[in-house]
Amino acid sequence: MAYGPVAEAPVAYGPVADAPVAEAPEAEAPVAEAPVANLKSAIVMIIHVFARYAGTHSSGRSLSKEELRVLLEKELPGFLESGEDKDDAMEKVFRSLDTNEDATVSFQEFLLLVAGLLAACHKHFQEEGAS
Ligand SMILES: [Ca+2]
Repeated sequence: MAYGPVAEAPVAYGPVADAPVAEAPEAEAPVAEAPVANLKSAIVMIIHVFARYAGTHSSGRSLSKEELRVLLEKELPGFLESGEDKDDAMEKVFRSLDTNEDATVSFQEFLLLVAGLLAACHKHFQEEGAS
């Protein structure tokens, strides 16, 4: 699948950053209010995160194992440190994502990680909300 030069894609950003911040009345501070959600900006951010790490050492269209490791360490601190050996954990994550076994993680394959994390976080928030 051909991905264009992601980093230079002319993505039209909405005025996300300039969204007016509501002046919060102190008495009615909402409990654990989520930041202003915008799916488009979340998608753009995911594309940009991928592009930032893909291409440090390789073609820019996919993540080498080293690029994936740096991405995980910087963007998801602690992700690789859940009990087992960090190198083993990294190896497992890489192998589970590299479904076509070409020794790189494409954007499509990276989305497996993103989708998995999204599902896990969603479940976590639901359980938190239920208690
Ligand atoms: Ca692959």
